[in-house]
Amino acid sequence: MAKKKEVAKQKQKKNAAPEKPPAHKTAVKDSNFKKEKTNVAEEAKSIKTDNSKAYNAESITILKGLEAVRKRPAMYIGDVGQRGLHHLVYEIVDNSIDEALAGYCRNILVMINKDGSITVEDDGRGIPTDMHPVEKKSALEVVMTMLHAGGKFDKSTYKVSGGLHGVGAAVVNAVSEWAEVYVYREGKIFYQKYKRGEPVEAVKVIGKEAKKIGTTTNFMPDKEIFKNGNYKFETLAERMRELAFLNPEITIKLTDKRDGNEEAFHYEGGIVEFVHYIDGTRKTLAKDPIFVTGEREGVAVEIAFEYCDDYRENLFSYVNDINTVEGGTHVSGFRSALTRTLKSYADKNNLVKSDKINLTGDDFREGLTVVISTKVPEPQFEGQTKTKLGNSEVESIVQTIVNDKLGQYLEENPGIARRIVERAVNSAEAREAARKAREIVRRKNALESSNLPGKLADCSISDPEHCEIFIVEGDSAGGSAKQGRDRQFQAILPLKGKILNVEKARINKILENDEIRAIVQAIGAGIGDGDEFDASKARYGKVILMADADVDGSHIRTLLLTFFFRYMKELVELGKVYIAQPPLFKVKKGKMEQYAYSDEEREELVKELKKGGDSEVVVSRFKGLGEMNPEQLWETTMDPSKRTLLQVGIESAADADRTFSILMGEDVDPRKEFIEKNAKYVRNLDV
Ligand code: 0RA
Repeated sequence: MAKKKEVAKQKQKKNAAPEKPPAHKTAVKDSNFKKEKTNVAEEAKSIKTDNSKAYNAESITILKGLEAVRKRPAMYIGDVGQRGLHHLVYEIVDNSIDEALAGYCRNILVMINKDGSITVEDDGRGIPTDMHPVEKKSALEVVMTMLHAGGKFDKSTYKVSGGLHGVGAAVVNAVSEWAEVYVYREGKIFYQKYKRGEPVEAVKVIGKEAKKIGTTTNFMPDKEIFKNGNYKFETLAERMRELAFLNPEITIKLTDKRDGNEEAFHYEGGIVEFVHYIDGTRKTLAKDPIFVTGEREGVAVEIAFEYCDDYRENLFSYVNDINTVEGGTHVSGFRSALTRTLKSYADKNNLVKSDKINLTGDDFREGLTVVISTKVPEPQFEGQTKTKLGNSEVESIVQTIVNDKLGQYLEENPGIARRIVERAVNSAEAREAARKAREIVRRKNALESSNLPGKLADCSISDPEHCEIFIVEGDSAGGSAKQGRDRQFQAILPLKGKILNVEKARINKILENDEIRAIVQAIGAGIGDGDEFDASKARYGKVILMADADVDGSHIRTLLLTFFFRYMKELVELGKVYIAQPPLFKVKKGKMEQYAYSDEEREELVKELKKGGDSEVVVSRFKGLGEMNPEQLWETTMDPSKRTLLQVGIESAADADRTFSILMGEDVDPRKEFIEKNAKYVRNLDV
């Protein structure tokens, strides 16, 4: 769920840009969103006027197609930012995956080359190169240059590319400065090269390779379309890992020629291993996930799930390897079958002792981690982002398979079955306690003269769009912030020390925590997942976390981010949560004072001032927010015309979820490992 707008950061001084933020944060200069523009109209013209070739009717159709793609690339690949750029690789890899689903391909190699181009190599049958009976040219050329071509060659039942954008190689080709394809078939090497989607010459045989078979595609994203053509290893790795979990028969190797980084993905255990991976360090109720599989009416269903010592549901669903973020009939089929089967098992075996307890679907979903992978021959995708499965028949197919197989599993594993039901009973009791806790919060609010927490210094205007709240670590920094702010639109909420780790607590405990209650009351939009939180009620358009640039501050930030991610997720998804960036150093020369936000910036400033001749340069380090007086805090960190904020975003649900459980969980080792691995993104680790 990468919801990120990549935005150029402009700073008032000609200081260096900040270091690269962590994956889930992107530097933003508020209200200064740089729109990505492409010069495609120009490009389309040059295609049209290139009359070096005689056009027949078909080539004109093809050019029209290419022109359409280059004119509105976003329509075909989603966007022309980082997301669309990486999507190009997925489109090409999806074709190889289709070949794997058909049973002919086992190894896929993805390479980020030194020049920034991408190579995708597979050991499938090779794209057919013989004459296309209708188009009267090599099938390879048809696949690479015609939109929606390829269907008639396709012999696999399920197609990955039938899903999201489903545009395939021709679109990637159209938005590439150049591309080339090598096909290894029948002991020969076939080759064709393209420029902006147009073949440079006909398909030709360039050599012999007696043993090798497969397809190799090499393409260079067009810089006229993708302003930032820089591939991220980790982004590609996430999707390759996911594909490898979903297709245990294949091995995907990802290589980055720019720095030698390399990772191979192959998981014999498929989605069972995927569930293990997602749960990472969480403690689980049984050793292995429950695995349910079956096929009916051509629909293949695989589900792996387990319960862990967590309080939320973590569900990831796929149709033909496409992540159905919005769910759909496969998900609802699973949920209803899970509740029905477990409830009837509990009833039959008399496992619920008190008649005050009524188990609901929610109780069986608490602490559940599940991966649902279905293969559907003709999927119908619906919803805002076309990631919701609509096929109604799939609901009852999944239901039947889960009812059957899970029922059988429970009979064969009575110990685990009993523990699952006990866990659900526990959840039902907690649900009742939470209801009471909410009631108390509500009643307390009603009794207080104002619904706002006592220590909140609110702003005077009330239009949320123009208001912001700073959540500030510590009373002394809170005091400076209150004096330094613009009280018209900036509210300050100081927090005492660390808030509760919500990763390890149920909702009723969370609601009892004073600091969290203050945040909830100040924001005024409720708390929880689903209907209990309503972002449209938020009293502020920006929620800005302001903590020290040291280890403690970073811990407090993580605790707060975890809270927002788990209980006010919509705010994060809407891009309303920010992290303030206080400076690290003050550089002083005579009467002049400037601030530096990183080591590099400091060095640059010092160098510049030295150039002025005077050798007396004074650098002081800010240890904490409390060291700055109100004016300094305003000038460096709070003034919208000068400050820099990091906007918090979410790259991928599965990954964010895993990251938070690693960061906030009980195990120390994985946390250490994570911090070491990501240390280069951590700006001011003051240890
Ligand atoms: C259709 C038919 C055949 C191969 C492919 C598609 C194919 C396409 C791609 C795209 C990337 N890698 C691929 N590998 C295979 C084979 C037809 C035949 O040999 O009978």
